Amino acid sequence: MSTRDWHIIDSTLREGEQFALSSFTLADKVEIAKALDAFGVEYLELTTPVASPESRRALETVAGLGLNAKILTHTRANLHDARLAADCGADGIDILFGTSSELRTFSHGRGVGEIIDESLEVIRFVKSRGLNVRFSSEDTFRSDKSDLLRVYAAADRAGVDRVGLADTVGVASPTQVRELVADVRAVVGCDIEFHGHNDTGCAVANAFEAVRAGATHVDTSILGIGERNGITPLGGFLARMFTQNPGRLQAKYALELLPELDAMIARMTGCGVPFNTPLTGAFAYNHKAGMHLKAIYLNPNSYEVIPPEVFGVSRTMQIGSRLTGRNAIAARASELGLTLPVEVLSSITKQIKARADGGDLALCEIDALLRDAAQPEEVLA
Ligand code: HCA
Ligand code: CU
Repeated sequence: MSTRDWHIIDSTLREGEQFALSSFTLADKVEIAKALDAFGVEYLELTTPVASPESRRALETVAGLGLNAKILTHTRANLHDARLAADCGADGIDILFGTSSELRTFSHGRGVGEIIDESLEVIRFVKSRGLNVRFSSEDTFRSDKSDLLRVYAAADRAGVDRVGLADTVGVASPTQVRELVADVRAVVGCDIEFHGHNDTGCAVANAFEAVRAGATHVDTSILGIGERNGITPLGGFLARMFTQNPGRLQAKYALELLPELDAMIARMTGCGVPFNTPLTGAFAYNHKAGMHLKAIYLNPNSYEVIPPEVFGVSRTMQIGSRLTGRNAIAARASELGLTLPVEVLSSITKQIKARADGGDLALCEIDALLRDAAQPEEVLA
């Protein structure tokens, strides 16, 4: 693991705006920015002010909120865009240039020498304004490695704060990310940012490997929203990192606010929190099979890698299914203050399993079975 510390650049307000169902109002953007700041992310990345009048107002407004998070905006590598971004009050500017042959041929048509010349002019301008500057190569993982290293080394010599590797089409594997970040680490002294799309489901794993190989900044968005099926989700990435160093995460971020962040974006986009979202998905802490239920009652650590309360969520015990077990039913009886002999608990469990073949039993149905079986004096007590 790299000894350098890592930071989050949350791009809900830039990459996240590119999600199919996003159309944030100015008020939404202010709410998102404040919520992410309260959570403790170090940087917020906003859409370029060139995109639309509202985008410009949003950048000026968010930059004027006086948040702890540094406000970055994303622009093409040209002086006009960079000047406008600086005038809007951003703390830093993230510029990007496509370096893959696909993008060089079909997007901007420049050669590597021209990419370097144009980028360096913008980097120097941003630095002359005293702002933070990042150079990223779009579609990094389909770019020729020697071209890439040449461009990154030139940006580093020009004094860029960070170079960025962008897995624009989500094609990179964790191993490729680890190797390329290490190669870039060998030619630059500046910080390294990783931006990964999730087209092949590797966005969290790739971000994790990037950090292990020496990346210092990871792009995330709330719920992972972004172009197509999005990028590294904030929650999923933090879940991954928590398993490495819980203390560091708890010291740095208000982790218990994650459910509010996810719910906020679920509401604003109307897409809900997907059921399989790490930590905050509706069933992320639901336990169902009898063996799991039994072990969880004894020690939650047996089937939970992260304590739910750390991230402000709670567990549910689904004890009314055909997969339930006697220990779960016994635990419910003691929650109700009932003491039942093992044979009775076994027989009630059997009944529940048989009835649950026709669909799960509700808790009140299980409770009724347990109460009926209890001694009359216990029921009265
Ligand atoms: C895009 C570009 C980008 C940029 C990433 C970065 C990508 O959506 O057009 O600035 O590092 O995925 O390449 O999001
Ligand atoms: Cu992207």
